[in-house]
Amino acid sequence: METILLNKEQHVATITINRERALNALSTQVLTELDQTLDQVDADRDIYCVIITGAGSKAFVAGADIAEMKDKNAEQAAEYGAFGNAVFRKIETFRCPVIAAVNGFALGGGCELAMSCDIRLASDQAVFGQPEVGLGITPGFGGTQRLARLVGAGIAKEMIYTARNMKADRAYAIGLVNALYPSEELMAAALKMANGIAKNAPIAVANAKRAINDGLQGNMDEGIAIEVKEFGACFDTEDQTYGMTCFLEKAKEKNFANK
Ligand code: CO8
Repeated sequence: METILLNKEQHVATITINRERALNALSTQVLTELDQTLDQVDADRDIYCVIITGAGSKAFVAGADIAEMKDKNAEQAAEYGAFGNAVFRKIETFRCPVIAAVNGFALGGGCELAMSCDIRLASDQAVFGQPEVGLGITPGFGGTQRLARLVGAGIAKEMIYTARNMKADRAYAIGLVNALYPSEELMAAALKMANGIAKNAPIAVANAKRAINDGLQGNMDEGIAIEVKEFGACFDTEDQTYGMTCFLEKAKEKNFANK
């Protein structure tokens, strides 16, 4: 792949958007290769957590590729938007957690990519924003939906209507970002969190992810019904018996089988 790097270490896959000369902007090629890489990682059942980051120290992703978008008509733009949305939805519903390690500009499609991940860790130099209305378009890769769900409608509307960039400390204050780190410590922190997640029972983590995501779509009764189903399903796994036995036997080390 030309625009995506994939690295696997133990149970963690790191996907790097690698188009540094254009600040990792999401061209059709980048989105296509990202989509294929996600399928590749999905097929590798030894991967229990994924990190997505951008190449270089300047940008996570500076948005969809403006040069490529400029001459599209309405139909072509809708098609492009639908494709980007499908890739981001694949991330959001990915079978294991996905952490965004936001190492710089996360603008437009870059902010939307980060928001499709389960958890956002960022460099204290990162910059977030939805600048689309300044380009004559709306956010088109899920920004109008996920931003309001993450930070509330008021701040989402402020960000989208003003098109102003937001520094990392405010992104942290509004809950868009889980934690900030000095740039040089970001990847180590993301790996540490990913490895910590990967140590837990993978099926239970996946069930919890589905319960949270699916539960957010409905009312509390529907959400509780989803939780009951996912919780119950854990008791069909070897990992549940093993995890509880380890606790009762005061085992020092655990090594879940993902079964
Ligand atoms: N698309 C294409 N090229 C880009 C993009 C982009 N989004 N961002 C940066 N680049 C390119 C620049 O054109 C430049 O290329 P070149 O060297 O050939 O001139 C190179 O990357 C470096 O960028 P700058 O020289 O601009 O670097 P600066 O440090 O001066 O500025 C910024 C950095 C502030 C990040 C600036 O590059 C910028 O504002 N970029 C655009 C940010 C933006 O507006 N992003 C939103 C795009 S729209 C979007 O994401 C919508 C998503 C949904 C689409 C749905 C489609 C239907």
